[in-house]
Amino acid sequence: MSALKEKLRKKIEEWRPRTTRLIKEFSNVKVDEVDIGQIIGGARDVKSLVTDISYLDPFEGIRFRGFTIPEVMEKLPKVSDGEMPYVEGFFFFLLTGEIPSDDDVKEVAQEFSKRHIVPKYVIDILKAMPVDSHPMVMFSTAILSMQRESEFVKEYNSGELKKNDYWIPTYEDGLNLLAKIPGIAAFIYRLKYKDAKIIDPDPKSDLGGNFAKMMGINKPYDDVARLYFILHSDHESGNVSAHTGHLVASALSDLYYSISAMTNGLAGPLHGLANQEVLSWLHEVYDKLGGKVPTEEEMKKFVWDTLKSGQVIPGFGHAVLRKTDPRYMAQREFCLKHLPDDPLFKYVDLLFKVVPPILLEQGKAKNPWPNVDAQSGVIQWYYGLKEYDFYTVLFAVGRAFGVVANIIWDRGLGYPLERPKSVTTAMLEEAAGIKK
Ligand code: HAX
Repeated sequence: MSALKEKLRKKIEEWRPRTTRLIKEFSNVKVDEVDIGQIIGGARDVKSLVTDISYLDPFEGIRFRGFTIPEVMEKLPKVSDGEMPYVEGFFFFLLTGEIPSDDDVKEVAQEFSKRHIVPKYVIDILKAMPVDSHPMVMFSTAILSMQRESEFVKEYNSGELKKNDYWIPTYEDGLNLLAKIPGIAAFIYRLKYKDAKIIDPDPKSDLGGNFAKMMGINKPYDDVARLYFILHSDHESGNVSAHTGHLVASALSDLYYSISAMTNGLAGPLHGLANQEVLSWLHEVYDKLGGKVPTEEEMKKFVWDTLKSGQVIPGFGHAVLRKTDPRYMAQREFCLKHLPDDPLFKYVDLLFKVVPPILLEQGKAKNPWPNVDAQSGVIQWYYGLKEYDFYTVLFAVGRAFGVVANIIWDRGLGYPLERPKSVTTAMLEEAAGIKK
């Protein structure tokens, strides 16, 4: 057993009695109440999920295993010739809650390297897909097609797998899948946009470095990849992608089904696709103004025109956050350091100034501040990744690290099938005292 797996086994076994005790002795303790607004309004803020991997405070933003983004960036081991932590070390940290040593990072890197080869049938499937397939469809299909590799399914079907050990083959599926998805993403990119000129992986490189190489983008894109995958990994478990992954896994569907489903949830414009929407929206102004940086007045007019046409301002607002997303700020810092004079970054920065007061004036959005998606596309664009319908695939690679870590723990703690209860409109009317 690898050191990480052994550590995880110990942690899960130590943690399990806490969950068991809560269920056995305190099941009836009330944690929340639900009102009609929440029932019709997408279960917003209803406390009904549990995860110990990240927590999203509305005013502070995300904490991964108790640490803010700047703390994570400071504490985790970094690549010697870069500024960002290893994704491998970050995954170790998400799984265990411990800051990894250099040896821990090395071990995860070796595990990924051992498992990185993408089956040929996945390549054939991707090549056979229509040329206008969205990259998210290709990514999700590639993941789903590998379901036949699932160790969980093999062991479950053997009839000998005990419930407390479900996490073990899930862990194997998780590592097998995470090791392959950067290569699958890069393959889709090169196939679709670079005349199918595929670049071989460099298994000796770390995950971020290898990804940059396979994409064919020079330094510091390796650091951009590390930053991007870390920032997008987890945002507690109620967001559409994380929740979908958890929900599908709760039926004991394996990780291939769950992560493919997670990807499909991320592909909506109100969720991960917003980063693509931000860029296409910004390019409308860019093209209209011939690349000139707009004045504040011109930008305000563009924002109001978008709102008046009934559309949302992509990259702004959030279902939980009530302040500027710290993932936005981490990327903004990166931009201020590496691309302060980029015209598109200037657009994004101008939006940071003009959009919140407009959304406040409009009076609908509960959170007028920018979210992660407002800032991420501009970095990709700057480093030459101009095909913005690919951006959500990058988000999905990152998100998979968080959701896999969560599902391994779901299995370790034996979380059951998810099954909230529905009511009818008539029942709600009755609860509201509406007389017919
Ligand atoms: N522009 C215009 N209107 C907005 C808005 C925005 N950016 N954000 C919210 N609103 C509107 C909503 O559409 C809603 O209007 P209606 O009452 O007419 O339906 C109203 O304000 C109240 O919405 P809310 O309670 O503030 O927000 P929700 O929790 O319902 O939705 C969203 C949160 C993120 C979906 C929303 O803010 C939005 O559509 N933002 C733009 C799309 C976006 O950036 N999505 C990415 C979010 C981060 C993420 O998940 N990344 O993956």
